[in-house]
Amino acid sequence: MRRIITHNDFDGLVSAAICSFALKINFIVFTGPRTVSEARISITDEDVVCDLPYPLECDLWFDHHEANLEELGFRKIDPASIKGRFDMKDSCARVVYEYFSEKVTFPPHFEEIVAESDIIDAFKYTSIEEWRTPTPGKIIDGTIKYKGEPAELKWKYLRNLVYQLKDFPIDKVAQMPSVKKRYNSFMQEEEGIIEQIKKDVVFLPIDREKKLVVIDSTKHNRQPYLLKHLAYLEYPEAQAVIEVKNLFRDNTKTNDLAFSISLSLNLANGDHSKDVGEIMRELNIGSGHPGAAAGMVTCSSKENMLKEKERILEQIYRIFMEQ
Ligand SMILES: [Mn+2]
Repeated sequence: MRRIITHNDFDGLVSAAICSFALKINFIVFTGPRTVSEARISITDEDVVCDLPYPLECDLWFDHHEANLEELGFRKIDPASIKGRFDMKDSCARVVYEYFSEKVTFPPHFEEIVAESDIIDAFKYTSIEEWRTPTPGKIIDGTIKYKGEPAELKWKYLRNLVYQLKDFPIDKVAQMPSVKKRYNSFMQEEEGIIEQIKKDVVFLPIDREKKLVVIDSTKHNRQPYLLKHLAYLEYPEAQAVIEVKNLFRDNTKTNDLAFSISLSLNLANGDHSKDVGEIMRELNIGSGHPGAAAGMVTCSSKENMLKEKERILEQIYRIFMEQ
């Protein structure tokens, strides 16, 4: 049985809807990138894989993540030998749509969901207001992010959503009662996250103007679920937000630290010289783009971890202010 294996996010669902239409496949499986890269899911040479790392084998592979292309290099796999398409577009949906547009004629409503996927997946908003304004795509995206239900129900919802996105324009899907109800539940869930962020936010003592929001999740013993951009609702004048948390392995907290930093949407017009990717490279702890970057520091003990956390945060702040 031929299947579509896709990422369990908005871009993955739109990619699946396009593939489902073009290839007439209705068997859809949702998963995350780590499950594929750790080969914890079986994928066969008949399967179509979207918006995920290249598995051990598959029939068609579609993706747009630069890191997944690099990974092929490490594995000595020639991208040209893989059926499907890799292209560094804003969304995988765009890659899939362009690939199949050469072969099939799509109903006009597909153009719209692909455009939304470009914006949502690449976080292409020019202001906090624009990001917070609900569009049909963002409403559907919220219902996909919703966590408050057992996995089976979630898979069922996602599967139905793919069929609806295939058959109906996105604004019709966003108005469906099941979608609206779920979006309201997500909004409540998001309130909880905002409250949690408020409790976890700290500012460095040297940061008197509160330019750099630090979300310190290191006190939590369970893996926190965070959408760090939500910090801007509370601190709209901040220039960047950093999240620092412990790494978890097999659901167990380790002493190792993960940092992720992104620039405020207020700086989205590009009229500045900030480059957070450069900070990670300068500290030699990670990599990234000017607008978003991540890094990791291994620590030998809890005391060492607490010391490293202060030290790295302070260095990040100093470099950031010098940029
Ligand atoms: Mn994507």
